[in-house]
Amino acid sequence: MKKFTFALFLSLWSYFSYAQVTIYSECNYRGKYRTLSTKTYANHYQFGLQDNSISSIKIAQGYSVDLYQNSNMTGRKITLTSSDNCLPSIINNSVSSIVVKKIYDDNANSGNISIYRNCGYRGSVTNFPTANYPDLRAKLNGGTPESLQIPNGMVAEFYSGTYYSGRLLGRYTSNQNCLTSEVRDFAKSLKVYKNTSENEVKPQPK
Ligand SMILES: [Ca+2]
Repeated sequence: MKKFTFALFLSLWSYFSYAQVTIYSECNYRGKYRTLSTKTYANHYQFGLQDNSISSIKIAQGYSVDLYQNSNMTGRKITLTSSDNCLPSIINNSVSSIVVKKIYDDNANSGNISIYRNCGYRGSVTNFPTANYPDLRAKLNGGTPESLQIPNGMVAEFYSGTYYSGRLLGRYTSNQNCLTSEVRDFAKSLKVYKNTSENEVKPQPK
């Protein structure tokens, strides 16, 4: 009983806190399992399940997982970015090494937009809560904004001058894997706000 309670606690804990990626020895998220973090597992000793035994995998939003047939990231490879309740036969029961990567931050509930220094949600990241940022380059430590993650209902506006002067280079309400070269090269200030009905651009009545 104690063991069961502890196991339940552990699985809830891992589900709510650390459930980035979980591998299972059986389809439908059953059997033996291990929770993985963002790193390279070059052989089955490192990921902690029997070799050639993985059959299903849970992947949290924002993570990418490379599964390899052989150890040291060799042999057949598949890349997954969402959960799979029974791996395809080309890789099922044959995984021997794994690479877990974070592809973007899941900020859907945090109220922040995230700006990355490189396209593809890579490079260092800075989070921007709802506010005006008169000197974007200073906030990025001199770096340039290259990709952008925006939770639902938020807006990001980039201007060519500091203090929202110059031109509006772009207004975004969804993720941008690679911002336009104009934004990347010239954005100097930023407004981040909630997309309330007052902010919506309404067509002029005739
Ligand atoms: Ca193998």
